[in-house]
Amino acid sequence: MEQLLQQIEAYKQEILSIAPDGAEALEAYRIKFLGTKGILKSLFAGMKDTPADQKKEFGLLLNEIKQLAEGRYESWKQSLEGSPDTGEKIDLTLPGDPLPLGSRHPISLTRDKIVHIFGRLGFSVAEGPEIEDDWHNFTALNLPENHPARDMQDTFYIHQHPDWLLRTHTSSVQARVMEKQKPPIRIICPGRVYRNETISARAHCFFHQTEGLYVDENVSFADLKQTLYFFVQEMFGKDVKIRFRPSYFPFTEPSAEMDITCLICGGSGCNICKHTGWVEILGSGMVHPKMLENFGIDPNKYTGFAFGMGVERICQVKYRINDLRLYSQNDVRFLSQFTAAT
Ligand code: 2NL
Repeated sequence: MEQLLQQIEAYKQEILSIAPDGAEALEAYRIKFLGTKGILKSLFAGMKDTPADQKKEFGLLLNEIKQLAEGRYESWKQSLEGSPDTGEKIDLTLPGDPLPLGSRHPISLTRDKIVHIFGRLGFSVAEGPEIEDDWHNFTALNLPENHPARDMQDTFYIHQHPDWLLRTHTSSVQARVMEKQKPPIRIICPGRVYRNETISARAHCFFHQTEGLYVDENVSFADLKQTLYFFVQEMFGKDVKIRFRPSYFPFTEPSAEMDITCLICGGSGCNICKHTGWVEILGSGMVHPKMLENFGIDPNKYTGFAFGMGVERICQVKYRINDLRLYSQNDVRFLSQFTAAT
């Protein structure tokens, strides 16, 4: 009996020390210990020869080694075969779950498209500060001390500094460029501007402009017209017509506002164009000679044209957005509709 117990202990150690490294070794292990002619079977067969008073102890010992041998077998089998087969087949050709990507803001898309179109005509981007001084935002641009645009009602002033304000247009950037650079100047200035307006569907306290400036010898109104005509055709399509209406801006003379044929009704009249067939998209003009003088540019030698447009307005006409507040509410249902400014 003592010998038998030693034998069982030796099998136990053997089971614990074996680590089958493949299906064949595992099968050999199974046959040796668990098979119909295996070690466990013969040990259990020996039960009948065991004296009655030792049967219980012997039986417990055999069950212990049986559980050990079977447990080891199952876990080796699983680690060799991978996870247990649930009957579910994995289709490795299925595409993966798409990563949810954000979309670009319609104002950014529209601004980039405007900048790109003028870029192709040789305009380079100029940027400047959103907190400006009075000189660059007003005085240099021919807006006199008593001009209504300077009113506290319209402009955000910085309390801590009597000379500082939030720029009301991006013309201040052009002023900064003309201060430093002499002609030829050909720049496009995109940026955020601020006005003290009550927020509604048609007005907001901040919005975006893109202004352009071209100063060189022999720049004419015909150049202005052709440049803006090219822009409109690239932005809105080849069928769009343009129309100029005389207007007034303190920094240009003569000045003109430009309309395009209404894209919604094609010019026949609808409520978007107030039944005129035309929608206004920008203001423009020949740079006022006094402005050139302000920056030490000789108006007898150089002329220039300039224009300014609201990015929200261009975006509105292109995508038919009827409420300015949508641009700053960050509603994903609105924002996710814009993929490319085509
Ligand atoms: C509009 C009209 C305009 C300009 C902006 C400009 C700037 C300089 C010199 C001359 Cl430094 N002009 N800018 C000229 C005409 C019109 O903007 O409706 N903007 C939204």
